[in-house]
Amino acid sequence: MITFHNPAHPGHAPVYEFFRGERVPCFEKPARADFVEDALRQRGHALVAPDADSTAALNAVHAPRYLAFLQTAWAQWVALDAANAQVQPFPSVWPVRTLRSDVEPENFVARLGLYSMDNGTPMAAGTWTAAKTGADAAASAAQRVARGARAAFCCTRPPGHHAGPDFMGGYCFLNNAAVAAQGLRQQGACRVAVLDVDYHHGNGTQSIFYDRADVLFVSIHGDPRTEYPFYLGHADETGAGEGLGFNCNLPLPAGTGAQGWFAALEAACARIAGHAADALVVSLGLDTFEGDPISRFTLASSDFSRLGERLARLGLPTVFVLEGGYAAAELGTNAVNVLDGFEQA
Ligand code: SP5
Ligand code: ZN
Repeated sequence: MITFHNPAHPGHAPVYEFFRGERVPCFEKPARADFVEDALRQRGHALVAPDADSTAALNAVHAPRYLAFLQTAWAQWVALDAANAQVQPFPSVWPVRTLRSDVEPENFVARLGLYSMDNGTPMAAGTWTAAKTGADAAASAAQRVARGARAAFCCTRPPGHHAGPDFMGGYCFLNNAAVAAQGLRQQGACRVAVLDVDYHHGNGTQSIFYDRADVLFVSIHGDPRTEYPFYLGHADETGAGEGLGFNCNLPLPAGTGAQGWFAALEAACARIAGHAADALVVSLGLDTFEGDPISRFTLASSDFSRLGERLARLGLPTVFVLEGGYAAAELGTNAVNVLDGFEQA
């Protein structure tokens, strides 16, 4: 499968994140993409650099002031103190509920909180360039499919599906799947479906398209009553306004295995078939794997081949976008199992 990789991903290499008050090494690390690229090459897939600009799609799915902040955030952080070049910024205050988010504070950490949903999305010097080049890879995959390819894969990190219209979160900065869906719309697809199979609910993608009927969002994920991102992803979230009926959440209990997961996939596929979409975007998280260190479903590597086969039977031009998956050494096998299952079906 034609794969657009992200040559700038190694520049996004924060060192630590917080877990229960301690600093722990980042789960979302450069080696993840390296393992996927290695598996792709070993199994005969061509890797090419992005050849499309995501700017138009980014401007359609993210707020201008958020994009402006993200692009200059690291320079602003280092401008506070040159020593900050060796320090990771973290938000420490957020405009929850009765607080105002319409006025941008001048204080850098206050703006970082305004544009973050958690303190679990560390930045580094190369974060903007990595995220923007990854969005370009998503736009490139969408362009290739819009021009007639059966499928294309966007192999990128940082991931994207937790990034909302105007905030980062869950290791995500720019919503690559939303860029792909929007790119398909801008290049002639009248209706697009997004299927998110990451362990964590794709709150950002849901929110970006929540009031739109042209992009159906369907997600299978750990029940937010116990699993991140906690505050979105329930079954009663069905869309709003014109988008009512075009959002479908299928939460499953932590501990769910292949039998329960594939039953949910059948429901998801039935809903997608009913949308009469012109194209499909798959938010391909592999953190449903039994060996994932931060997630609690128990899919085996062979189950990812079965996933690819089932998606092929939808018969839609398909853009795959890499999301989560933190068992880094197995991530390449699991991702390419999906792609090969799709192509061999
Ligand atoms: C794209 C994606 O998969 N983002 C996931 C973000 C999850 N953030 C919360 C991480 C919580 C880490 N918990 C560690 C448990 C270790 N036993
Ligand atoms: Zn995830």
